[in-house]
Amino acid sequence: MNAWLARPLRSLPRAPATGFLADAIAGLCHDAQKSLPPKYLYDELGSMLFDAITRLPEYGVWRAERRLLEAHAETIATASAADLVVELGSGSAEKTRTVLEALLAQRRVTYCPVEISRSALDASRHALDDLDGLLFRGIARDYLAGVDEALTIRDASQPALVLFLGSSLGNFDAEAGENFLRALRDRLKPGDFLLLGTDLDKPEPTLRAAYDDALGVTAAFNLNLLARMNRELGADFRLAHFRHRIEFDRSARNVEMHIESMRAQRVRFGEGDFEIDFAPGETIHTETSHKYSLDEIEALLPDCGFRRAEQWVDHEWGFATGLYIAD
Ligand code: AVJ
Repeated sequence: MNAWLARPLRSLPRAPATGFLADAIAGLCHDAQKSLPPKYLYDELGSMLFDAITRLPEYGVWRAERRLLEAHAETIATASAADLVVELGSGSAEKTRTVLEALLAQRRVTYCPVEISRSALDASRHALDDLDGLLFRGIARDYLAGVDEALTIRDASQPALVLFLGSSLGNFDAEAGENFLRALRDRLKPGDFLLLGTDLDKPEPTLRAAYDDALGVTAAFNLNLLARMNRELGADFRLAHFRHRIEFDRSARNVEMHIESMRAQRVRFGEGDFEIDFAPGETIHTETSHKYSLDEIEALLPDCGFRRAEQWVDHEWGFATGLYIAD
């Protein structure tokens, strides 16, 4: 059914919506479970709040991956011998620097960060400015469109190395994650490399704290999505009437981030272009963060056409980084 005809609609908008507005309408006009795509968490402020999350004592994900990359950058560089690095969701690219430096010790490198946030792209460009021999080509697009664009410039003599760090793969549900890895593999050549970071399953209190920190930074990161709809889509969410909520699905090993409506309320977009009703306790699902088991990773990657070259596990937090070769 056309989203415009969904029940919460009061009157037709003036022009067909595209992008953020269309996705917001499609996601919020749901009677079952309202949801929004996680990529909209990352506007300029959202990207900065995510950077703050990486500094939180409760969020061990980021530091665990940094430990692994620092310890194994050299091996990654030697094994891949890549001259093109494509990074999906590069953010500040702070951890990537280690890998780039190790590669640059061998040859010139073209670095194509694919990042939805232009402000994060600009910041990473400046942060990597001092690396000699690095050609920076930022791509502000969705993942696969970005990969397509990045690979058009490849010089086929050396392999490409795709970085998918931070356990961002876990934002997909199981089926979508598999489809995504297959679609990525289809775009690569045999002998290209994938460096994949995956956060491992751990006890519920640790996971809850990581996604609901004492300072409230993750809450701000989540609620910024409402503020962003107010800023960009002319919505009138009253942030004080919503709260950050974490759901944990033990059997699926998913941490879910939600925004909960604390009362019955109606939110308007534009000049009443459309309206959304919330029941007390009703939530918007904003992100899933899947937590992996090593067995699961071991089965998933070969299924999608990637053979394991190396795998390292950080036991202090529980994080795995694998280097894979496209078969
Ligand atoms: C950037 C998607 C890997 O899922 O852990 C952090 C985002 N959300 N805290 C994650 C996030 C809330 C993060 N990823």
